[in-house]
Amino acid sequence: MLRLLGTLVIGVFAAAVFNGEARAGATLDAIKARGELICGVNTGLAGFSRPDDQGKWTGLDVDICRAIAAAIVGSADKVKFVPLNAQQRFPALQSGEVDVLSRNTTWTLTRDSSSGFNFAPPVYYDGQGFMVAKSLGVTSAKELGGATVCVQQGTTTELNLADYFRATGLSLKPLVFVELAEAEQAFFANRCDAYTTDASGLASTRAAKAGNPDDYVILPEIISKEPLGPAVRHGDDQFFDIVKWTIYALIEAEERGVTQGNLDEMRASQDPNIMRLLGTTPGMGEALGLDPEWAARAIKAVGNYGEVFERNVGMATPLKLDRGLNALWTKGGLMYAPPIR
Ligand SMILES: N[C@@H](CCC(=O)N[C@@H](CS)C(=O)NCC(=O)O)C(=O)O
Repeated sequence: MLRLLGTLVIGVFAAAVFNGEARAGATLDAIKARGELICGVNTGLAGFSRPDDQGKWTGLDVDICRAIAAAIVGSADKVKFVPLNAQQRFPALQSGEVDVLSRNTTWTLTRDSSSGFNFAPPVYYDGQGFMVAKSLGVTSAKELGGATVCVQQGTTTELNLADYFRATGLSLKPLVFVELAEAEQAFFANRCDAYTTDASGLASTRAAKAGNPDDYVILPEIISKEPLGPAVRHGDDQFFDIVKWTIYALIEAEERGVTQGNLDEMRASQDPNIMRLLGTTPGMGEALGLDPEWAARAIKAVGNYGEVFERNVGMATPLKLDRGLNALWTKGGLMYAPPIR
């Protein structure tokens, strides 16, 4: 019996190894052993991920990593941020250089399958737009026939741009850049008539990089769906679950009215949903391979989803983005957490 069991165990192990896939639990073990999460982020997109003069990273994508680190390692400061441009991001995740990619990355079929990734729920539902100098007098993307358009390589943006112009029959001259900073510089130096990327990226670039943001307009057309969310490698379901449910915990916290500020009082709540979320009723953390306080730590570290949104990209920030599709489902948006039970 024992020998049979041994053979079975070896068989399962060999199958896992020869699959070329990570063992479930391996990522969590590695993060705990090294004492920090390694998170791939944008090289510099205000509101999403950007380092300050002291090298401290802030932004919505950054906060998602900080929440995951708080849930797993116990501290939101235990994150190493690795800046990655559009082309570098997927090899970095595939090779294991980063544990998770939290970098305005669009969830697509091929990235979610043949590229070898799994996508956690979107943390920002976006779509692609165009920005032009006001002085150009253009008010619609339909007037961009013959225009030179600055765009970054290795993005869905580049592909959608070609699709859009093919579908509308307009001609265009794409000017393609590997680095974001180069594309932005080219646009502001009038080397292109228009700049295209995710609408949130346009707002970010205009707010942070334009000499005078009021000199630029974002055109009304949104030409694609860009659900932006974190990605992990195929093969480690446990880590995938942890990343997914950390995001859901932040969304659920907003729905249940749990904030960074009131979390300690909320521990006395008798609402069974809040009790499960905060670990007053244990069981949820354990199901994920974590302790009962995992979600409470994540919420305490960064706030609920609404707080994360408002602090980084909301109406009171230079980006001035409204909640739109990113409102809770109870308020007409798409942010919806499955039951935490
Ligand atoms: N969401 C799109 C575009 C993402 C993207 O890389 N956008 C550019 C322009 S906003 C960017 O973030 N560049 C920053 C960099 O390369 O560091 C995708 O996943 O392909």
